[in-house]
Amino acid sequence: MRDFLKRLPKAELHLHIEGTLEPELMMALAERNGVSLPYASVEAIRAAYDFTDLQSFLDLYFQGMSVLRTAQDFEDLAMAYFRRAHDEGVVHVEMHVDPQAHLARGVALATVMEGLGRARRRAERELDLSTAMILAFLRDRPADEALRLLEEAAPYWETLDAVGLDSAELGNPPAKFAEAFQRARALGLARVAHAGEEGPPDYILEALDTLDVCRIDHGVRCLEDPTLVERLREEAMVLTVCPLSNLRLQVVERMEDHPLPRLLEAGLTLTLNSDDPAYFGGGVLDNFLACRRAFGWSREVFLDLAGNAIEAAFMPEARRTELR
Ligand code: ES4
Ligand code: ZN
Repeated sequence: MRDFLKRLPKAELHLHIEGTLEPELMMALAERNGVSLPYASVEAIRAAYDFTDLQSFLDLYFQGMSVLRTAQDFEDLAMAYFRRAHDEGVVHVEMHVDPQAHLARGVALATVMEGLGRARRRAERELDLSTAMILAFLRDRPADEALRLLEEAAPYWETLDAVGLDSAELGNPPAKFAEAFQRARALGLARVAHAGEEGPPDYILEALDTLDVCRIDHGVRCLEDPTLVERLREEAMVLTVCPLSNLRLQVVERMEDHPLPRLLEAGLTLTLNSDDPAYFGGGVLDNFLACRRAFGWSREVFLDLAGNAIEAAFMPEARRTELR
């Protein structure tokens, strides 16, 4: 089964590129850039990854990315991840990027975008790995900041596929970003939003109604609202589910308790993703394997889920045909 799952061509639709920063690279970049970290070793970094909720993770996630200073750092970060993903049988990666987190520490948007852009071109050439980029708005920051970021990103609009909405969900409902998402839509960009990870099903509904999203990131709490489930099923709305993330952030207590089997039973269109692989215990393949262990799914189920991701990916039709 492991061999089958590894060979299965997988598209990753929910990934934060800053969440691919492995402790080894974090230490190396801290050294290279003279950034001090509150850890003495790679082991100490790993030992700190004991999360109780989304916020406890976000605190370390924002601290970890402080070592990223130059375009070369962003290129190295993304290239290292693309290589690992390629080794797991991933053929397409859509990465969220959090520019506001970098701008806030004095790292220019150009630095981030040039570095990631170089890595994307190399991935295509060296690994035959296609990529997409999702400009994410930090939902715990003001809405006008998101709008300004989108305008500042004008030189990179051509390289963007979508806008997204991430960071602390509770208390930051989607509607706050309606204007920024409307502008993104006018620019021809697709739209995704984290909703129903820690937040209530109402946030999923709000993302559909006020942000006109093409996919919901996480969405696992939709089961608390049967009317919403019915709507998601009818619209064949894609949920990008991240099982190991949900486990590590204590959205679920045990993998066996994860709502995935019930979401599947409800007829929803699901994909399996890694979210922040360096922090949550593995990449896409590990997420597939965790589901196999917990739910005993057959090859057919995994074929379906991997197929859903290819169909829902932001990629040219010619590439989709190639991967089908
Ligand atoms: C995130 Cl797991 C998760 N949820 C919301 N925002 C995020 N940013 C990075 N990982
Ligand atoms: Zn996420």
